[in-house]
Amino acid sequence: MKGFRIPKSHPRYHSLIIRERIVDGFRKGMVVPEGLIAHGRGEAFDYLLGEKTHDFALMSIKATIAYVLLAEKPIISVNGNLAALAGKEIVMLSDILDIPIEVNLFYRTEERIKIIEEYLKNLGAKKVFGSNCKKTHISGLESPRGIVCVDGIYSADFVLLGIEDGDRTEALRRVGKRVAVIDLNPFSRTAQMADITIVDEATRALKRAVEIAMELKNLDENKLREIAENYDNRKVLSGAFEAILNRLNDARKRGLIISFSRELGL
Ligand code: PTJ
Repeated sequence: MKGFRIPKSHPRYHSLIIRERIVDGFRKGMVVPEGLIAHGRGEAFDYLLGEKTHDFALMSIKATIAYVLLAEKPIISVNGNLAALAGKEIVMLSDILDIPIEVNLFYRTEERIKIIEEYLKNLGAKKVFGSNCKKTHISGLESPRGIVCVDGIYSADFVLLGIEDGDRTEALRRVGKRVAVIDLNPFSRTAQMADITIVDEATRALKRAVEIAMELKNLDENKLREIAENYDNRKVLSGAFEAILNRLNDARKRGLIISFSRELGL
């Protein structure tokens, strides 16, 4: 809420600060109302995952950076939520890895594309594909959300995206691109369809991505290939499910789960 200060002592201070960021993005016209709902879903999964970056997420962030450095034409695809939450980190990542950004929206309007493009440019982004590019369509994605820039996502071989619905990942993979996604929900179609799934909160994940990009940037190609080839997305997704199960088992140990299953018809 405008004018309200979240006390630093609040046990969930960081989560509330991130929530304010998405609301601020909504006020600026970057985030759609549906994006606020999507954020709530993310928060619920983050709570279940313990609101921290797990080792399995670090593995996928590392693999993502290795793949970006090995790719011929990598790109970061940004929507309203991602721009509002982690615009600064995205611009830093784009700068360190020397890769472009494309604004690609599910609820596409030219006005929002321009607002987000300007926002990223004001943060220092050097190459943003947005309103003024030559456009085409990704086949299998209904208009207008399949609209992409010819020299951007359309011709990219590797796409990093986040906080998305499943269709786009599926369609991008169908046209032969490798796709890395940031998604807190390991059940989602996006998470299941991606080549690399970063199961972590986007703001935290992209902060770590910036650090890891600085570390891996000067690594030789063989080392990068080793990281990429040893990566196993099924293991990562399994790790995410296990982390949720562990939280539930912990609740059982603390006596929070009592066996009423028969009474409840379970
Ligand atoms: O800006 P637009 O027009 O492109 O619209 C963007 C939204 C987010 C509205 C659109 O892509 C959408 O409806 O997404 P979904 O289908 O709700 O999927 C969002 C996924 O991201 C869900 O699986 C959430 O759990 C997850 N998620 C939400 N917030 C975060 C997140 N994952 C990581 N970090 C978050 N902060």
